[in-house]
Amino acid sequence: MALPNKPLGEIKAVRDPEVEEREVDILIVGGGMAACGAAFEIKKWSGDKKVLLVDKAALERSGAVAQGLSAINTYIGENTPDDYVRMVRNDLMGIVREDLIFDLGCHVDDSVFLFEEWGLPIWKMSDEGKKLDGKKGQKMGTLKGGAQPVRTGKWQIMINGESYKRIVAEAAKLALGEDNILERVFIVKLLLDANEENRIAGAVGFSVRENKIYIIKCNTMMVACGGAVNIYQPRSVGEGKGRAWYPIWNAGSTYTMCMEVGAELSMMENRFTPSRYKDGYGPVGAWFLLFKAKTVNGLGEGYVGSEAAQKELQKYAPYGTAAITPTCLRNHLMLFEMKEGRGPVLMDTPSALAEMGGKLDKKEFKALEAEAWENFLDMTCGQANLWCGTNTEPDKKMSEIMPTEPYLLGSHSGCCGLWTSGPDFDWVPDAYKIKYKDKVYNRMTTVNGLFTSGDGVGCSGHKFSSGSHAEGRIAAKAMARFVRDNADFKPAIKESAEELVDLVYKPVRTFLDHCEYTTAIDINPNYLKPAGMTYRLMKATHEYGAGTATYYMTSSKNLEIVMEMLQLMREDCEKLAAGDLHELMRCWEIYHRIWTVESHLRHIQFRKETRYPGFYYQADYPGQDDENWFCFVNSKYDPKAGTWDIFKKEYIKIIPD
Ligand code: SFD
Ligand code: AMP
Repeated sequence: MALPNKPLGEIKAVRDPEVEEREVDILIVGGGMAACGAAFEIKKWSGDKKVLLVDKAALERSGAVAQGLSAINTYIGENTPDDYVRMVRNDLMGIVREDLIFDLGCHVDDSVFLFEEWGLPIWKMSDEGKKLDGKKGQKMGTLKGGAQPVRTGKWQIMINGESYKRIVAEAAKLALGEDNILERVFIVKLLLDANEENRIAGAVGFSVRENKIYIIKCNTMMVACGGAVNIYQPRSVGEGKGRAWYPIWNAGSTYTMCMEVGAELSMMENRFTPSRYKDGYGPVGAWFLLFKAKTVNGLGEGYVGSEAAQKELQKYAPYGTAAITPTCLRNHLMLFEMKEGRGPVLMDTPSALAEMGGKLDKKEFKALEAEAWENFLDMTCGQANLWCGTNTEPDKKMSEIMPTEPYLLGSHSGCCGLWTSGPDFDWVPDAYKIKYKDKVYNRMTTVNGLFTSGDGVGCSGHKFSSGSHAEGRIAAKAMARFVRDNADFKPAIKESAEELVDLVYKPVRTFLDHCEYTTAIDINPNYLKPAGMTYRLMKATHEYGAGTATYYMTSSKNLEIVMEMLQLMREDCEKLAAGDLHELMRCWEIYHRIWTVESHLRHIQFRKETRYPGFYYQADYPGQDDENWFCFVNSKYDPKAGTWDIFKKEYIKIIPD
């Protein structure tokens, strides 16, 4: 149940919060696409088992789809799951978990059918080959019934998606029941079982609307808190502060909370550095695919087809020479132009609209022009605002495209995350199966009973919104089986309630102990505020960790320096202070971000090659080294010893070229 929106001003934090203890069979942490998929599916399979979903925000507008979306980027339709694997493999430079991707490809369309059934308008092709959106599209019937979607690329379909998240959340709420949902509760830490090694037993979090801590015991849990944003200095500063492409409230909670209890991470070196409309962060997919726009350099040249660009791509064959250039290499070409002094890179929107407009009547052209705006109004409305504010009419003026600051995620065009089990089929290699008491549980991490999905699952990008939802459903089914198989488990938490309160409310107490020492509340020799720590983290990653400051370049020495800085930041986190509940959340968010960044940079340090040019460059190890590095890189934090282990894991090809 959501508590009412807060009264005027922030809610002051008190020294001793109320404590509520709960025990459920299944705990879902997060309320985004994956969690909503799990919430929708779980009751069907778990019967009378107790389920609880906890989201730090309000389900209707939480996570990456909060503002809506204009396209569903994964719809298999007339394609095959094998082909889907080939596409993802190529885009991610060869090293992916083909079992996970194939499995997802078999189920994702079912989620898209459900979205449509729940009321999401999906564009359709008319019998005459015209594109129909909204109600007109709905008249053509449903995708499930055989109607044809409007394809932009091979995998993407267009939607009227401003209310996408609300629609998906409504179905999740109806299926789970409002009483089984806690909104505006931030989960801080996962808790291991006191009696059994490597077994999940619960989680602790706090309300951001009342001074209350929740200690929740469970038999099994899914953590799907999205990716990590605001870990690098964003391009948008000053007036534009707060703008980012991926959702700013994804703070790396998935990776940090799971790694802290010892779950194995995989491919954390991979990041997504998307090319976006400069300053407004408008996505480019619809412009490239639907409007068939081209990018040009500052001299007005179509650089992508140039001899120099083609030569550059050949260095990265077979990926660079594939029919669709991988996302990182598209960035690489853009950076190449900029570094050579031929920037900025511009999206030639006027030519694209003129070209398309030539084939349309007046009314159809108006609709096309409206879609150019709606594309942004439906998912990144700040970009449409920026166009207005800068007098940009896309049919008259080109817009700059820029590679943004890096993001960590596992569901879009990146693949970092947790190492999870694949499905229990005979074609899935044993090395890809994670067992508990001799049974394989799909999407379970290496911690028994702990599952993840969406941005949480590593090595299988290009799931997007639909795939994340479908993966949440896949994980839910496995979790339902897990609780049935382990019905006699009684979770026992090592820490007392008092110890957990001391931990979670430590920043509040630090604040209350010292706030009267100075007149300026944010300046105090005894504590530091999370905002300051955020700047510190961003400056460090920006300069040393292959941020935009260095055109995404780092080196062994730079990594050594930033590692030391992160160590100091972790020490200083002991002195974080929070005067109100919002600030308490910021404290824990920055804590989650620092750990996530550390794992990212540890992985980059370990992989002695540059696997993803355009996303990052390791100056001491330029180029790819297939002989030594055509493998996954996994890492594991040992919660007892407080040490890290980082190692190679074999890549196994399942789907032939
Ligand atoms: O245009 C805690 N995405 C796109 N997907 C598409 O299908 N089509 C598009 O058009 C896509 N594009 C796009 C996309 C995202 C964004 C932001 C933009 C444009 C501007 C990607 C998808 O949205 C993405 O793949 C999925 O949403 C990922 O799902 P999931 O479930 O892994 O993450 P989430 O939805 O962000 O949800 C996270 C949830 O966790 C909560 N949370 N709860 C409790 N405690 C904590 N500590 C928590 N930390 C986080 C959040 O509140 C949220 O509910 S385009 O660019 O290509
Ligand atoms: P984006 O808007 O960049 O997030 O991309 C949305 C979808 O379009 C994703 O599936 C991308 O992989 C795809 N995409 C974006 N740009 C291109 C491009 N130039 N060529 C092929 N696919 C693209």
